[in-house]
Amino acid sequence: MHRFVRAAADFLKQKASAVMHSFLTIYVVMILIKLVYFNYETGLHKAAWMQLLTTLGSIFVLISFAFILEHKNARRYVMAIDAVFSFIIFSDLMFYRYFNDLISVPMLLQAGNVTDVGSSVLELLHPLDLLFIADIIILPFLQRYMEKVKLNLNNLGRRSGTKAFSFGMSGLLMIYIGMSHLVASQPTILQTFYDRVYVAQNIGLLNYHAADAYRYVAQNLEEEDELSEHKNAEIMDFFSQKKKDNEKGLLWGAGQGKNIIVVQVEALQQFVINRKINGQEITPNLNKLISESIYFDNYYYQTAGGGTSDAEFTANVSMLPMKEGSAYIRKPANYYYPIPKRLKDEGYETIAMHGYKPGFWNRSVIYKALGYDEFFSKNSITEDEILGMGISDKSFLKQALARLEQSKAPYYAFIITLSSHFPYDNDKSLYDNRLDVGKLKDTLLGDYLEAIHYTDQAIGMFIEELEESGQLKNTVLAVYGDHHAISKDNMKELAELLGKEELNELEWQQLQKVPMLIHLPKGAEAQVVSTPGGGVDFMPTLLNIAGIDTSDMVYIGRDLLNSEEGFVVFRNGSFVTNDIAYISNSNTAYDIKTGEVISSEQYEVEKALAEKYLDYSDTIMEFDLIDDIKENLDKQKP
Ligand code: GP9
Ligand code: MN
Repeated sequence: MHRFVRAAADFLKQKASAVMHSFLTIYVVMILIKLVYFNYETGLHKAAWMQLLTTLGSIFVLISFAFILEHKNARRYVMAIDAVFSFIIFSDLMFYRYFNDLISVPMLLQAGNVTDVGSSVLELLHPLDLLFIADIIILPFLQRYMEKVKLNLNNLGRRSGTKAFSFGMSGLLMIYIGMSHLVASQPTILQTFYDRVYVAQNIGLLNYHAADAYRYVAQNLEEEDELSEHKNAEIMDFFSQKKKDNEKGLLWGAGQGKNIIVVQVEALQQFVINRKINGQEITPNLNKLISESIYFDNYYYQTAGGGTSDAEFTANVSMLPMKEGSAYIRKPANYYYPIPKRLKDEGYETIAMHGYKPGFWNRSVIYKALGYDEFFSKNSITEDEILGMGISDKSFLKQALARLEQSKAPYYAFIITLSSHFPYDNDKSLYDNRLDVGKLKDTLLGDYLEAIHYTDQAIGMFIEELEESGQLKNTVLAVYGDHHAISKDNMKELAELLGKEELNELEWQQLQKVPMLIHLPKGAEAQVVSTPGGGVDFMPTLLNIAGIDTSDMVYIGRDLLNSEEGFVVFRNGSFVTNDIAYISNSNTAYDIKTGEVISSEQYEVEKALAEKYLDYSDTIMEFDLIDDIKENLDKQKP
């Protein structure tokens, strides 16, 4: 027995020393050390085990080729891998220290980003970063020395296809496990890539880069249909015609030259407005603001797979969201002429404000294309109070105001809140003056009402400060909800809150509204506008108030203050007019007032028009047409 143990120990020792003596192992360990260093420097180490597994997996896959190469070439190959990886990790580190974001292909291709980081490298460097080149310099010397003293570091064994195969396969398996784990926790993340940092946290930096590059190449290789002359002309014509009803009308220029602040509120749905629970108003501050503003009470969100980013996109760009994923992520390289860029051309300072990771929804990339001078993000704030997903709305709005005080008028500030984000289970000890939701306590709907009540308070404080500092009377302040808060899973609770047994298809559809209000300088002109509208109508409506000429702007929406007829098209083909609501899922249309089903001949025209809107918006996005259409509109200017 004793002898057996000793033999086994000897065997293990021998194997271990073979491994230890292998330069291959040294390089693998070095790459891992660099990655771990990177992770700790950037705080990316959260899903540590999965990340280590997948990272090791990717190294195994690449290293496996070394086993089928000649010794000398194998060594060169492994050294090259180390050098390339070191360069990648080092660049990511510099980039992260600068942008608080990971490198992605579109980001690399965007002018300015690389040089910005490059010119600041010296300030970004820490002494420990020497680690990145230490092995590249020292190891070849060490190796030569070892060879001299007859210690063989090249212990790769004989060239072996089997070894290569088993290394490669086990590497792939490790990556597979990590990927499955990621997809199980966030099912759509690999298609939409909405949170790059989260992807890297789970599958490791190297796999993240591989996935990002793959996505980029795949998207660019996508078979592009040719855009026919005919279709192109049709679209040009559509927008030329559309311009003709763009007369300067009601409230034109009511906010001319004033600061514009837009607050896009996370998951603010309309049903909470002017509603009480247990005798208490859910959103007292918004209710008060609404009573002093132009209130659009028939306003729907038009978002799709891009969530918050679609809400920003529909409002500022006035195009419909994309069929799949988010335009922010899929089309950052298109030309846009949205609200911020238009206002920038008029001399406004433009600033986007959102206290979260700058790379989320690809904002760090697309904001430049949309014409924002600055992105006031998580990088710019002090995270002194965390509520749910990140900085609390109260702290964030306070910091945003402090930043805006440094801006010269006029400015355009686009602010996005965060605290009322799904699943609304925030730390309630941070709520002062908690809403009593009675028996809804600890349900999803109850949590939502409490969260939105908190956000309402934050907005109340924000308005109060604007008022006290005298800024409110020089500001056009718009507030709207980004998208739904309560999904069909919680329909029953919602029905109960609304005092109904259940909600039919039409009622549910009519609940997909968000409040939208525009508060004019000096609070003039309070009124309710009930023309049906949605996200894409924001741009023309706001710019009319701001007195900005939109005659060469390309937008799907309409100015709700100057349109008798509204037309709201949803991504799935549903639509709403002044009288009709068509629901594509069931292919049924209703008379909104009576709730009666109407026959298909009665809405043929509108249905075709809705399809046309979607088709035109998609074609514009696919073929990057905004510039061409704009040029065409410019030509027609008198
Ligand atoms: C995060 C926030 C959330 O930055 O905008 O986006 P959502 O999950 O609502 O689409
Ligand atoms: Mn959102």
